[in-house]
Amino acid sequence: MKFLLILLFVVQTLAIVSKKGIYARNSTCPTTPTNLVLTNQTTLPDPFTFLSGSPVTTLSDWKCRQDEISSLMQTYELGTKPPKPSIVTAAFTEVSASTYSLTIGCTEGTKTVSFSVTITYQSTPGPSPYPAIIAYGGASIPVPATAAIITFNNDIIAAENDQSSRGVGIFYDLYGATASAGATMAWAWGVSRIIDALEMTPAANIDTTKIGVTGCSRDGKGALVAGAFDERIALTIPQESGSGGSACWRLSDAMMTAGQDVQTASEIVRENVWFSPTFTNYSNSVDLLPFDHHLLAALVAPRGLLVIENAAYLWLGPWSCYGCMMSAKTIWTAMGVPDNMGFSEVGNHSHCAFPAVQQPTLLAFIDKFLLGRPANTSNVMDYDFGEPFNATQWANWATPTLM
Ligand SMILES: *[C@@H]1O[C@H](CO)[C@@H](O)[C@H](O)[C@H]1NC(C)=O
Ligand SMILES: *[C@@H]1O[C@H](CO)[C@@H](O)[C@H](O)[C@H]1NC(C)=O
Ligand SMILES: *[C@@H]1O[C@H](CO)[C@@H](O)[C@H](O)[C@H]1NC(C)=O
Ligand SMILES: *[C@@H]1O[C@H](CO)[C@@H](O)[C@H](O)[C@H]1NC(C)=O
Ligand SMILES: *[C@@H]1O[C@H](CO)[C@@H](O)[C@H](O)[C@H]1NC(C)=O
Ligand SMILES: CC(=O)N[C@H]1CO[C@H](CO)[C@@H](O)[C@@H]1O
Repeated sequence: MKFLLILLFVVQTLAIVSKKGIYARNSTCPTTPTNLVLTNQTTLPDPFTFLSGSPVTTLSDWKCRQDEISSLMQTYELGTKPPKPSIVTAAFTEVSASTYSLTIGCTEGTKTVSFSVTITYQSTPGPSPYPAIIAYGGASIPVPATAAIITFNNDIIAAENDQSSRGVGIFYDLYGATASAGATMAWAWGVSRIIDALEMTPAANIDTTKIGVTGCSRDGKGALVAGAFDERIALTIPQESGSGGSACWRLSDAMMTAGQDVQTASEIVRENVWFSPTFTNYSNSVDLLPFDHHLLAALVAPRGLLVIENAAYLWLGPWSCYGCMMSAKTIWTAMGVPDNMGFSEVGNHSHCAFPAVQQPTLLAFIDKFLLGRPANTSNVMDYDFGEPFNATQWANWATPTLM
């Protein structure tokens, strides 16, 4: 009897330990604490430690940690990305010899909305089905002729003129004007629906395992969020996304404290509606956020990410972007695929004018992730801004080898 009681005790203890995720992490993720008390953390949060304090040591732990990060970012910054609507429809029609229109209908309950994107098949067709790049507002990077370009007018999904744009756009017609998603998350939902529609439309002849997404400036912020929240995107290319994109809130605040005229969270929430209304509450206290944008990038791993930045504009936070993405790179390194992530920040060109010097890097990433050709994407870390980033000070974690 005594023996049985002891055995029961041991079994119970094991069950409790297992619930905490110390054992059996493979099957269940550690529970994210509820009623989270946010603590002041002035440095970038450690990617490899769960909120519960337990370490990320395996690839399946990392998958759990990505779920945790995704949930935190939706709660505190971006708002909720709704799942695929109950009904999605797709209509594919010819506009001219090389241009087609794809009209996507989404129904949830009694409401139906629709929007259209333009698919341009370029002059030199490669093997079909074709890879494609979804370009917010049209591509401002050169796209090889063998890939199709899908032009996405994201403002139809969620408007972004100023504060009066809150809740305006077909996303909010479907989910309600008080839906928590800010514009970047609403657009990401739109990108996912484009991919749903492509999957349903064999006539479009697009290889949905070879989809890239890009956009510049505010649309670059959007492209990064889209890549982070849809695993079907093979290559994410945010261009000059700056603060709210590849920059980290904490690092941009540090630049401002140092007297540099950089966009910060406290400015961005007054300028536009790119983020959830909840984020406004943290815009003057970004140290309370249990994440920063290195962890937004982390949601893209191990898929392809090429971050294109411009050192010529202080407003974009060139040092912040570099430090943030250097810190994010540790995640691809931990997963054993460091070459899948690159950062290229050069100066001497206008905002969103893609310079020739970045072209070989861009083409290498497109070759590798969209065209399925061998390409060298290793050691892409170009930095023209000069100001060094002290990882010991800002990103003081050890990078594990996740297997
Ligand atoms: C652990 O996860 C991996 C990857 O998902 C899977 O292949 C493996 O079968 C899992 N093992 C157990 C014991 O669940
Ligand atoms: C902002 O914080 C206040 C005080 O905690 C809370 O009442 C309010 O709901 C928050 N606003 C949003 C949009 O989350
Ligand atoms: C966090 O701590 C730092 C350093 O002590 C302080 O300057 C900052 O105001 C604190 N932030 C918050 C949100 O409490
Ligand atoms: C790949 O590119 C990197 C960076 O430009 C260079 O250091 C490396 O030698 C190249 N590797 C090969 C195999 O060409
Ligand atoms: C980097 O930061 C660490 C920790 O704050 C500090 O000890 C070290 O001196 C810094 N290194 C440089 C080169 O400033
Ligand atoms: C030739 C030239 O204009 N070089 C500049 C390029 O941009 C970097 C960073 O923005 C400057 O430091 C160089 O002087």
